[in-house]
Amino acid sequence: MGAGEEWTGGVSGFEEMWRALAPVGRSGESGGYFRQPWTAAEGELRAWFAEQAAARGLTLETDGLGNAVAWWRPEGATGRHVLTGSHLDSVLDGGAFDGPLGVVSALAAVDLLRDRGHTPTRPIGIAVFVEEEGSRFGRACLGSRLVTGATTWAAARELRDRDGVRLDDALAAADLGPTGDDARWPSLTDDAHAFVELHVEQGRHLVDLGEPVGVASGIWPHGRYRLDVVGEANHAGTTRMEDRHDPMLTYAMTALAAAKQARLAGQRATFGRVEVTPNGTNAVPSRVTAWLDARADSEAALEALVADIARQATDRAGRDGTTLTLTAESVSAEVRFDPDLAARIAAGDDARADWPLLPTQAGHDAGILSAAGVPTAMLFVRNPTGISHSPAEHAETADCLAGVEALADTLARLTT
Ligand code: HGY
Ligand code: MN
Ligand code: MN
Repeated sequence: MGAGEEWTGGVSGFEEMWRALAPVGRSGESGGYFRQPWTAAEGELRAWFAEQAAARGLTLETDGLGNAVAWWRPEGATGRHVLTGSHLDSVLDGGAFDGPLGVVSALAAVDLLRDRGHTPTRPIGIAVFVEEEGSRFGRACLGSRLVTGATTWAAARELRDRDGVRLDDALAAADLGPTGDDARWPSLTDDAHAFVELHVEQGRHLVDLGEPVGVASGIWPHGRYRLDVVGEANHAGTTRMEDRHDPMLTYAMTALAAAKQARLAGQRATFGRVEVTPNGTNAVPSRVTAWLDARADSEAALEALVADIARQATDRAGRDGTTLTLTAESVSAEVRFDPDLAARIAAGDDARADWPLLPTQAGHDAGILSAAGVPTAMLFVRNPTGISHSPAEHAETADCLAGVEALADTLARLTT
């Protein structure tokens, strides 16, 4: 197929894959997805990916965490590989597109390249990284962090999910688990020529620009911080208001202060998860644990934002007679994607390619591979409402197919 010709062959392939994934891990109530790692739903997704690889004659390589790469290595494809792909896990009650769009598009892009008669000069690997969202064990991009050595297995194996299940045990229950003391996969990054991740846009830049596809320039630094506030359990009726040490008040004021601080500074602060002990209606709680997700346009701004929130929380704890600790659980440094690669994709040698460059506030495995020294780029596909991490997340099929073409063009350029 030459430039300008209509691609129709891949439409049914893309839609068929999309239809196959649609019911997996879907909630009957909200229509959203619960695809937490090492659960039955995620196991089904991993099996689906293995079937897709086999159907295409791709060689599947997996590790003890459930990370997987399906390799297209035709004769003559030698040297450093080009990786694409994304993740299949979701946030709690998430959308269909965040993650799976990158995996399905990568498979469809390989189909399209084959239809075009392209024979890559380098191996192309379609990667699926586990626990990208950190929805179960709290660490963002846990799979890609472990394979690149950004996090150690010794530290990770101590993690527990919200039911107290250790990572080790969750892996064993899924018939997985690294052999030995290491979860690294060195060849994945050491032998990489480039990584290109396609993702649904989690914002409205492309809607405002009237473009179906964009290219990422970088990722804001961001982090997850656990706020533990300890007070004194007491009776909701008989304890005078002035006699209380109520951790809920310290938390509530901190949430308000964080939102205000972030708004004033043009940054982001979110409390999306709270646990109250003992969580009874007629008792002042003894403890509130809440998780702050903070993001800013520079590392200095992120540090300043978190320090400001911590200062205001500590002041309030002093007034409430509670004690407070703030612990960083998962911090991701600023990422600037390879500018040459981004420029080549955005203004490629193909008439179709003229994609805008966009920054993003969302984290991705691409950021982890970039930090590990792999020349990395991301393609974004327009999301009509910009909503993400929600059942309402959406992308039109025509835009998804434009994304597949952009990814295929990019992979072709990198393997010619
Ligand atoms: O939380 C994030 O930024 C991402 O969507 N994993
Ligand atoms: Mn996400
Ligand atoms: Mn994602």
